[in-house]
Amino acid sequence: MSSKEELFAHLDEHGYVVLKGVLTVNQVGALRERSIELIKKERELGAQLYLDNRSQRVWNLVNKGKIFADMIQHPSVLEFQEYLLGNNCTLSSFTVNLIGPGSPVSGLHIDYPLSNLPTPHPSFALCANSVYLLDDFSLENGATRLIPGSHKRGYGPSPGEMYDDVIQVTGKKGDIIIVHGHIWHSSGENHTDRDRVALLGFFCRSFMKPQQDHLKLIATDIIEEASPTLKRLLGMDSQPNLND
Ligand SMILES: O=C(O)CCC(=O)C(=O)O
Repeated sequence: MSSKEELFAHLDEHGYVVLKGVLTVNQVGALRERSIELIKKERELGAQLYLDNRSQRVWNLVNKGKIFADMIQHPSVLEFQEYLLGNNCTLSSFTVNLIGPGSPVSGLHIDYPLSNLPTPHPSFALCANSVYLLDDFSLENGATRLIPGSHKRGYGPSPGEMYDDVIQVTGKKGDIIIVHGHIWHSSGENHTDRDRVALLGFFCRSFMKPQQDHLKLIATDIIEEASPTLKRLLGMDSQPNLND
């Protein structure tokens, strides 16, 4: 069992850390069941498919179940995100990422909005992800690929180029992988006949424009009844001022 300091040190040095056994069996079961329900429903409605139409994302999860609104406030996730992004960090997006059977490897990248920024990127994190494993992540089913330490390079990978220092981060369902947003990473190829399901809780610094406009996308009653922490994550404490 690693100490908190060791986990922070691993994250600083390598750009990722696996938090083991964060979610209970019941939480994993309920999150996976609701995720699959949404996957099926949205597929019928013309959802966002990608990677040869074998993979799918479900966006805007805080609007799609209290279980997701609770989960994005998980103290272990917030502790590591706040360590990287400051105590006032906000949610950029919260999605299901289903990597389906036969899904090819996706291209190494750095996260939104880094690839649109001039280089060198700052040495502090602008954004970071939290991968909630709802299935075991294995070499066979497309465990997240990344290049350890690449978050320190200050620029992103060249599209289409092959790199030989890529590893895959395996783990058990219920683990959460914290991933520095500047690290070069992607999902892997799924050679199995089963889905690889994960949630991506993606955060950014409070001065940034998040990937999704939560205050417009989420139902008013959910926002009004949200805890102070969730309100902050949705951006209520970091709006531009309205002085006239
Ligand atoms: O699901 C994964 O393994 C990685 C997802 C990813 O790279 C992304 O959404 O930016």
